[in-house]
Amino acid sequence: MPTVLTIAGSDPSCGAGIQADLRVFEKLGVKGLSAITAITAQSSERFLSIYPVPADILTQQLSSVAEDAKIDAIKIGMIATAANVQAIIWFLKRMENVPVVIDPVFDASAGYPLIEPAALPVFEQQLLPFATVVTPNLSEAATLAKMQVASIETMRTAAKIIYDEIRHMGGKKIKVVAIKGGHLKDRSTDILYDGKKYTETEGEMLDKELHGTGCLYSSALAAHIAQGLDIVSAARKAKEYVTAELRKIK
Ligand code: PXL
Repeated sequence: MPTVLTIAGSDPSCGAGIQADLRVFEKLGVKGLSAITAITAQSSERFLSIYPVPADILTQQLSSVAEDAKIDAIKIGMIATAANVQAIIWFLKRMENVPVVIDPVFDASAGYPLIEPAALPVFEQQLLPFATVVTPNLSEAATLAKMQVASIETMRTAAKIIYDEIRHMGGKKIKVVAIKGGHLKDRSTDILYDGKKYTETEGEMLDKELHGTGCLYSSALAAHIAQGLDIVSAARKAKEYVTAELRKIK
């Protein structure tokens, strides 16, 4: 059975974060491993607080999971601090041949910031070059590409800017930038850019906000990559998975 590691925050409501990621791994038939970057306190409705895990404790979690199993894919979600971004970079340098899905997690759906301001440049300039796939939503894409992103056209432009920027910063692994269009006004289309061409993955418009959909998507994507699917097929299946989960709670 392929093994997928999630490096993310803990969500006691289990809608997002480590808890959601492990549930996805179980459902999709991959073995899950986890390293916790921060403990959050939140309900499905409101966000209370974040307690970041000290960097040496994160480092020890990462060292220990690597002892136990061969890791076939890594998913990275909420990180919270610059020190923890550095701890993850240290680890990824040892994981050169493992595909890495980075889900930029900047704010909770409830509007609460999930990364300290000092960590953002470290995340962008030092961590993103280790990504195989990056999966921002519209507002995270806007932050990364430094432009407004609210339409298919601007998603395309931003995906190329982010891709080129990662290459420019020395990123060797980057294969796809996938901008999630779940918050578009009139459709739910994701834009994938692989350095040459664009692929659109079409979803169903569902008028339902579920906190943690980004976590479900990036985890499903990492699971399908670990199972050997190419990235575009894995992204299609991940979108189908999230849509099916959203439909269940409608
Ligand atoms: O959905 C973003 C997210 C990711 N990770 C953790 C979270 C949240 C949102 O609340 O709590 C741990």
